[in-house]
Amino acid sequence: MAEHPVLAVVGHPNKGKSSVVAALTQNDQVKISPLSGTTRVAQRFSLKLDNQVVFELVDTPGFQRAGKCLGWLNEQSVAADQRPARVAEFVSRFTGSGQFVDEVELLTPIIEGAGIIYVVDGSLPYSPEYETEMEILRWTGRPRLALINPIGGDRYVEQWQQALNQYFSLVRLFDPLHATFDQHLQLLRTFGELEHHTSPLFERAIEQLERYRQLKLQQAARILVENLYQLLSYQQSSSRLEQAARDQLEALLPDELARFNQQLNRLEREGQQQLQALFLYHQLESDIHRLEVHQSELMDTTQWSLWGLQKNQLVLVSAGAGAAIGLLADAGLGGASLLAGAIGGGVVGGLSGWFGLDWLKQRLPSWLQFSAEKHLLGPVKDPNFAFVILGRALSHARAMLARSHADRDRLAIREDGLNHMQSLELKTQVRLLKQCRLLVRQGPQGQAADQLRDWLYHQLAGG
Ligand SMILES: Nc1nc2c(ncn2[C@@H]2O[C@H](COP(=O)(O)OP(=O)(O)OP(=O)(O)O)[C@@H](O)[C@H]2O)c(=O)[nH]1
Ligand SMILES: [Mg+2]
Repeated sequence: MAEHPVLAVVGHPNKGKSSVVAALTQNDQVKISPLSGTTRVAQRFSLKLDNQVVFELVDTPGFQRAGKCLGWLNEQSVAADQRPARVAEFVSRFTGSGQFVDEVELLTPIIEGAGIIYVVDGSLPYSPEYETEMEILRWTGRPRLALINPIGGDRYVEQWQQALNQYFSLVRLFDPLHATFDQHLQLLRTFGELEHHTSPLFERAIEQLERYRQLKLQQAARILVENLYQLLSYQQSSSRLEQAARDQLEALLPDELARFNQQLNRLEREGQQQLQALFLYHQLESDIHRLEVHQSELMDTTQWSLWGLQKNQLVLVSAGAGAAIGLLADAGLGGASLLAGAIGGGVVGGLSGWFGLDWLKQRLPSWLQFSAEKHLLGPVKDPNFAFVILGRALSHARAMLARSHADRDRLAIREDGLNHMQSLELKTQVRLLKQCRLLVRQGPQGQAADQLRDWLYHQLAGG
């Protein structure tokens, strides 16, 4: 027998078996689709920690001919103690025969010693057709756990519970698409109850997972601060700017800005990809609007609100800024610069609709540090740019952390996450702005970086 526990995930086709495997082994490469019969052959997936396999789950095709299979098993009278041997006989009789292909695939790991996880859909009513499947599983004599997956809601969960209790020693509700980290741990603990000797293995796995999670959140905070530093301090040199006369600079700005934006987006995406790799997401596409520091391409205000700033909130920030003038002086920011800051950065395009493009153009170069002497564009001066970046990074990180490895949709970034920065206390906002300014000055090894990392870690760990 293997040193680590092996559990076969079985059931009717299309009930979320592969989703359970993907979620629990944190593997986004497990094949999942709305089409019934997606999994055709049994395949093992393991969860590895510290380079050691903690447990293996076998993804299997669904039962296709359970009735006929049970019929074959019952063709001769079999005493209860002989039933597991009879199932083994079935498997060896039909392996490679072209008959009962799915049943052979799913029963093989079980007769080789795997425990059983039987997956059903709690949103559809129980019906006796499942009894043949459960009966076959009972014949194997292996330890059995049933999972009710509320695919389309939990309407029939109780009904299922009544039926499943008769065939399975343990019955649990588990939603592989939405289960929290704690629910994952709880389920692993239940796996440990299935067979007495595996309980310490799963308990150790739970401790390791908790420790790993903390370490990873700390690494994530480090990646976020590094990325924040890169974006806030990003400067672009340009030979065209170098050669241009001072009065030609304005005309060159749109092109230069486009290139600047491209680079900002590339940097931001790189940070997101590092984070995704850290949390084992290999094929994650996200729906996040492009980050834009733009002069003339208009962004409408609905998009603009996605950057985490809304018209009424802007007014609030500037009014609040006046009230908190002491704090602002402390942060080294004048009230005026915060106000200017509040209407710059990622929202320039949107604001041009309100204030007129000319008004905007006149002020744009003062928001971007635009130095003819050094032939550089950037870094972005607007203090709110830091908020925009932080808000976007946190929204992405949180959406990713809450995401199941069984989810095959694009990563949707929720708007309220992006508004999160604006919902912070003014005191916190000002402190963060100050730390961001210091971050640019001190670099990612400085004290401000440590403080920002701490804050980000708590934001991520707190959900
Ligand atoms: N909304 C929702 N959808 C789910 C859940 N679990 C699975 N699904 C969806 O149900 C479909 C089937 O999921 P799979 O995990 O491929 O199911 P399976 O049992 O492995 O299917 P076969 O391999 O075809 O037997 C996929 O579209 C999943 O995204 C759930 O908890 N909630
Ligand atoms: Mg499958």
